[in-house]
Amino acid sequence: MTTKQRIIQVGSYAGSPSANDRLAEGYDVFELWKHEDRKAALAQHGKGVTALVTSASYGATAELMDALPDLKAICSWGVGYETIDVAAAKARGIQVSNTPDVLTDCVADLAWGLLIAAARRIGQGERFVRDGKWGQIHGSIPLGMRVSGKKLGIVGLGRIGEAIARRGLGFDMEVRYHNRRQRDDVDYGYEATLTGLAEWADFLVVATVGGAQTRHLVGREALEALGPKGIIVNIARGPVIDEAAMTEALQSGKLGFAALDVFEHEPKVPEALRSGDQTVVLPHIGSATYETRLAMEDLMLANLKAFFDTGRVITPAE
Ligand code: 8YV
Repeated sequence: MTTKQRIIQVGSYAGSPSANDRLAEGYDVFELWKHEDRKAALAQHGKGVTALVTSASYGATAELMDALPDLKAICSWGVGYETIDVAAAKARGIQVSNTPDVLTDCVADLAWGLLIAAARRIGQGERFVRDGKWGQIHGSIPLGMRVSGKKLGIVGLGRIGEAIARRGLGFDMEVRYHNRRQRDDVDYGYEATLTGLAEWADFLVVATVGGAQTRHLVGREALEALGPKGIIVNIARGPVIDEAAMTEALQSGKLGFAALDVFEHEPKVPEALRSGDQTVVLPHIGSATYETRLAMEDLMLANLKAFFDTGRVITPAE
């Protein structure tokens, strides 16, 4: 009988079909989230543990790494890892892996769902029917906005941004993007400034990475440049948009609509964004399909296995 490798699991993978079970089957899992006194639990059980699994929700701080003197690998479930201190990991010789690519299509699909829902007032129309108002009162909901043929601006043309852009071509849209640097491997138009992109675009989709370097990247100026008819979509990370500035712009009519899967302090969603018909709000479900969540756990487990078998993870972060 081979003994199972000991790993630490920071939080429960409630949103994944079988990650918790598969981890428990293959490994001797120390479930950190079940311990109120994390510090004491780590001091007692952390020694000798070389691998840890986490996600963007649970993260991994330098302090956590310090409590695990033998840690060599952090395998995260999900593509974003802004809550994992990668610099601290590097400095300690700890590898970090994430799960890129497998969720690209589903997140891009959801961005389009949000965009169409906002432009065509799908949520508002649904509420109208569900509330029994159709036929009860004169008229219907206000007219929506045509989607096909419009100008699509992408903030952050990475893997997910590109998948969103590609779908835009199917809607006969002109696509431009803003990145820190222009890419020489794509034909989409480049806007050197975010405000320039927002001024040009009818619809602005935020698809950039999260973390300190993009916090409040989209602020009042860009939102007002997008304008009273503009729609902003965010499937990236809440803090990329200055939420207070966005709320103000919506309330003052300087911004048309916001369609959001992520929020600055999720799961807290400000009342101003939850009410009214200028927003579409979802509970961070970009990757939340059965197929994609299974693929994410497959890749996280593959990284973990590769680390134990070969000493190297397969998809290192950065
Ligand atoms: C997850 C995500 O739901 O992959 C990501 O970065 O945002 C989502 O797929 C999230 O990581 C949960 O923590």
